[in-house]
Amino acid sequence: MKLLIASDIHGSAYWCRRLMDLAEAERPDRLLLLGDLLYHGPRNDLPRDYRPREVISMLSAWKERILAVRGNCEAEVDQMVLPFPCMADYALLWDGSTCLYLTHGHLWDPDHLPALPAGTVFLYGHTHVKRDVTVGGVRCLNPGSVSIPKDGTNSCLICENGAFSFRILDKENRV
Ligand SMILES: [Mn+2]
Repeated sequence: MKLLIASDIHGSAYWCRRLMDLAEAERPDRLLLLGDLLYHGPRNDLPRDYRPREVISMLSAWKERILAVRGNCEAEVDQMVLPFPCMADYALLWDGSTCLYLTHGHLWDPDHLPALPAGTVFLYGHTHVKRDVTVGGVRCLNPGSVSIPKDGTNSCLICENGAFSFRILDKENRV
């Protein structure tokens, strides 16, 4: 199974397009979105080309393949305009023998993990910083932010047959 994992698009049409271009090239079986999809949020400056309605349109094209969880910037109205569930605090996905635990990161993070057995992969966003750390046998991965990185590079994560690799999104979308 091939997964494209992304977080914190925050309404940026420009960076969402870069992500969609990567999705078109990679053709993942599922697109995992870890929250903060549409609203820029009061703590952030407007990201490049802040046009949430265009983001809705782009994500809607992938609605059958999206598995999304709620970020701390999601509002009730977001579920009215998105054609896939986006208000769950967490979601579980089994990839072969591995369980992936998806959540945004404001409720649980590597310092405050939910009770999970060793071998689980914990996927979270929220910090806008890429991370790959193992805590108590639980591998914790953060894809960074699609639109407002706090570590210098706009990014996401690919998982192919259980192997994770970060992908940098750039202007030309060379990855
Ligand atoms: Mn965010």
